[in-house]
Amino acid sequence: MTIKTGRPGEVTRRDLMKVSAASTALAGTGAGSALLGGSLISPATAADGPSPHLAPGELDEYYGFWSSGQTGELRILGVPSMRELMRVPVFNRCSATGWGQTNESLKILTEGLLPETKAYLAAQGKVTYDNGDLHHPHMSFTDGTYDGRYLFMNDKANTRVARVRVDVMKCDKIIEVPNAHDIHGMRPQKFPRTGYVFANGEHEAPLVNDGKILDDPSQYVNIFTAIDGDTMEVAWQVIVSGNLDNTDCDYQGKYAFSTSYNSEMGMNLAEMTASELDHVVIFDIKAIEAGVAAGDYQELQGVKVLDGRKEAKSKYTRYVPIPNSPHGVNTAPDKKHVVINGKLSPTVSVIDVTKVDALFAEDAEPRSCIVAEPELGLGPLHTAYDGQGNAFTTVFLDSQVVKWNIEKAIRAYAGEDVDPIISKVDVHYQPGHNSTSMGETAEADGKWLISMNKFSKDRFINVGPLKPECEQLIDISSDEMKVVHDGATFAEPHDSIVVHGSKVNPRTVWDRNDPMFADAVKQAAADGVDLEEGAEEPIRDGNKVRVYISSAAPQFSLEKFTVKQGDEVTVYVTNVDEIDDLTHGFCLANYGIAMEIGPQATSSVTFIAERPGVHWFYCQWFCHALHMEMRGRMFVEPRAA
Ligand code: CUK
Ligand code: CUA
Repeated sequence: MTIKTGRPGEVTRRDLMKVSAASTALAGTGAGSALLGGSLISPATAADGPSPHLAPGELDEYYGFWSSGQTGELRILGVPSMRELMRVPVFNRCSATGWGQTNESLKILTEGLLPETKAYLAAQGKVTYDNGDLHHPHMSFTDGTYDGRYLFMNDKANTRVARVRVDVMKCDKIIEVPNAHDIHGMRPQKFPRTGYVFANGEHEAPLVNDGKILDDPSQYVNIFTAIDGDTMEVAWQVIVSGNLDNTDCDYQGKYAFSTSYNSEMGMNLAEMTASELDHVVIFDIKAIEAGVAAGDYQELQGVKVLDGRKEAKSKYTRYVPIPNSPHGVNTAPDKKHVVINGKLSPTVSVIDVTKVDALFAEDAEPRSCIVAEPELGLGPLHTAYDGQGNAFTTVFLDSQVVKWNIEKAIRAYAGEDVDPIISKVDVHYQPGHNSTSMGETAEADGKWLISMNKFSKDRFINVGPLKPECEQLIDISSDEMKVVHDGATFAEPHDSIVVHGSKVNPRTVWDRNDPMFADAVKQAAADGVDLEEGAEEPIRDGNKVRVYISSAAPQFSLEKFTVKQGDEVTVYVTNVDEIDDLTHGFCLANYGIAMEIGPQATSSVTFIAERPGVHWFYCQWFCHALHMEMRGRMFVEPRAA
C-alpha cells in the first residue's frame, strides 16, 4: 500500500498523504468514496466530485501507462493530473538515454530477432529495427488484478512483443514472434497469473512465408500466439481462419477471445467488408495445452503450432458470429461478461463466459453464448468498466463515449422493455480506446475514464498540418460523465491502463547487481577493474580497447584517455552517486554517442574511433552546479600514413 517517494527508510509528508488518500479510495466504491479521495488530494473541489487539478507538489493517485503508437515508446502519465512523467524507449531509438546505442539496450533489441530478420537487417547495414508501432501496454496480473511485476506491449510494425520491468521502468526483453505477422491485439492472462501473454497476428500470410506462395490468399493463414511472460518464449501457436484484431481473456484462466474484422480473408476493402457477420475466435486454453502435451502439432521455426481453423472443426477453437468487422474485446470486472465491439455495426455483443463451455459440444448453436447486443451508436470500438455493472464504450463516428448498464442490456436482449443506455458524452474527436481506473481488473474503482481520441482538430492552438491527438480525462463518479481535462499528445496513443499507485513501487536507484548491466560487471572482473573506481588507462586487447570511467558529480574519474584511429572502443561508465535523481550522461561530441547512466548503474557503448584528434566527452544530464565542467578529452592518434 505504501507509495514511497522519499529516500530509503524515510517516510515523507507525501507518503503519509498518499496512503491516506489511497486507503480512502479503496475503502469503498462509488461516488462517495471518490469524493472523499478527491477531497484529500484537492480539498477545494470536493463538492463536484474528484478533481484532476493537483496543486504544485501534490502527487497523482494513479499511474497511467500509455502506448505511443508509431512513436514506438511507452509513456507514463500521472492520473488524474495527466502530466507526462516519463518516456520509456522500447521499439524506438532514444537520443537522451542511448536506447538503441548502448550495448545493454542493443542486446535486448537484437537477441530476440529471428535469424532471417538479422540477415535482412544486416543487408541494410543495421542490427535492429529503428521503428515500432506500440499499441497495447498491459500489466501482469495475479488473481485478476495487477501485480506490479511487468508491463507487456506489442509492436504491430515488426511483429514483436516487449516487456518492461516495473521495478526500474526499463525494457528488459523483446522477442520477435515467428510464423505470425504484425502483432496487434495483446493481453496478459488474468488468472491464476500471467502466465501467458496472448498475441494476435493481424495480417494473413502463407504459413511458410518463403516466397513460394505469393498472390494466393486461399493459402494464407493467421496465427494466435501464447508467450510465456516469465521467460518471454513462445509457448504455442494456433492457426486460425480469418484475420485477428484485438484480444482479451477471462478471469477463470480457461478462454481467450480474439476479434476478426476480416473473416472473409479479403485482400481489399470491398472483400474485407463484404460479409455482415465476422466473428470472435474463442481459444480453449486447457484443450490447447492438452493438444501440445499429446503432440497434436507441427513444429515451425521451433514453435509448436496447432490447427484451430474453422474448417478443421478443431477442439481448440470456436467461432462465434459477430456483426460486423468487430474491433475491441474487453472483459468486465464482474468476471462474467466479455464485450465485443462491433465497429461497422452500431452494436456490441456481450458474451457470458459461463455459456462458453457449451459451445464446445457437438451441435452447439455458435451464438448461444451471446446474452446481450445493445445498440450504442455509430462505430463502437472499445469498452471500459466502472466495477459497478456499467460499461463505457467509445463510438468513433459519433465522437462519444456511451455509458450503459450490462444487466439492463441483458434484460433488453431477453425482450424486456428497458433502455440500457445511461448517458452519453461528447469527446473531441473520434475516440479509439478508452480506459478506466483499474478498469481491466477485478478491482475497477469507477473514478476516472480516459478517452483517447484520434483527432484534435480545433482543440489546441494550431501547430501546423500535423496535429496532436487529444486525450480527455472524464469523471465517471456519477451517472453524468464530465470531461474535465484535454491533453494534447504526440503520435499516437492507442491505449492506456490506469493503475492505482499502490500496485507500482519502482526503485529510486539501481541495484549494483542488476542483470541489466551484468555483462559489464563480468567484463570488468575479467579485466581486473573495479567499475566503481574505473581504470586509469584503457585496457587494450588487439584493436579492441576498453575504457572504464566512473562518475561522481561533478567529475568523471578520467579527464582524458588515448586510443588509436580505427580502434574498436568500448566505454563503460559507472555512476557511483547514491542519491536518487542524480543521473549522469556520457556524450561523445561529433561521434554521435550519448547515453544515460542512472544512479548506481553502469552503461556502455562501443564505437570505432575513426576520427583522429581531440574529442570532448561531457555529461549531458544536468547533475550539479558544476555540470558544465563535467567533461574530459578522448585523444585519437592518427593511423600511421
Ligand atoms: S487498436 Cu488502435 S484504436 Cu491497435 Cu487497440 Cu483500437
Ligand atoms: Cu554529471 Cu551532468
